[in-house]
Amino acid sequence: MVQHAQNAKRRVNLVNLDPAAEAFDYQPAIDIKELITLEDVMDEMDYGPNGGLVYCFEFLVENMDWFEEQIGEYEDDYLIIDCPGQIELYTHIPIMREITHTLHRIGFNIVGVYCLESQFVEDTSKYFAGVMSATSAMFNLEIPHLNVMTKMDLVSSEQQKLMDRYFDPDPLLLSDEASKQMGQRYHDLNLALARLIDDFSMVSFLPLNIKDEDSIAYVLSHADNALQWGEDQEPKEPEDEIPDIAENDD
Ligand SMILES: Nc1nc2c(ncn2[C@@H]2O[C@H](COP(=O)(O)OP(=O)(O)OP(=O)(O)O)[C@@H](O)[C@H]2O)c(=O)[nH]1
Ligand SMILES: [Mg+2]
Repeated sequence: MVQHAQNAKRRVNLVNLDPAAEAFDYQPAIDIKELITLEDVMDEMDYGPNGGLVYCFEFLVENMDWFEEQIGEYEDDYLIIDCPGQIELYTHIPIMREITHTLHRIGFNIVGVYCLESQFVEDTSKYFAGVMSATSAMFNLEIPHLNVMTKMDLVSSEQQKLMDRYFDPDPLLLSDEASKQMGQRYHDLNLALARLIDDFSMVSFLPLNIKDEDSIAYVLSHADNALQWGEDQEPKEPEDEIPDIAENDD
């Protein structure tokens, strides 16, 4: 995304909010690890990884002035804030809400981008599980929200054809499929879920293949639209058509 922005003569800055992140392909402009690291917390407090992560974020919230000071330097910029993958941070505790409220207060527009790995979606029941966790994060955060199916470069052209049904889902087809996998007694629940997905396009997924520039542009255009971001700051429409990323197997 950073590379793509550079190619398009746009500036995008990275913010790392993952206190366990080890290596970066692009150096973040702001890094939570300068404030606290998961490794130190686990060593010093004798916590496991999950408790340690929650501790790191409680510490961040207590030191919000550090974050505000750092992020204040980028108030006119486009920031990608990489957050840890543990779902508890978005669903069980109000920490991410505090962070998004702070960003709003300072004047940032925000879009939450929920990344679900294509490799996780082996079948329709896993896809439903992904939809439900994405939805629970969306309800909890109450900010504009996008779902992205990542790592599509690892999906073969054949699998890609099968996955297309998750990008423009047909509720009846999906619920029938899920019921075949899960047993008939889940049919009504599956149908209700499939209708939810159909009724609210916000719970559908945008495919992202990082090896395909059109695919990156497609996802970025949806984020721009949710943020109402543009060179001229005029409202823009996102790109409608999902790019054909299956042909790009190189
Ligand atoms: N092929 C491919 N590999 C990727 C992509 N994104 C990340 N990876 C690799 O997948 C592995 C795991 O990275 P991520 O999925 O970013 O996960 P993480 O940041 O380690 O973990 P969490 O943030 O805690 O979820 C690393 O080896 C990455 O290099 C992608 O789009 N395509
Ligand atoms: Mg990560």
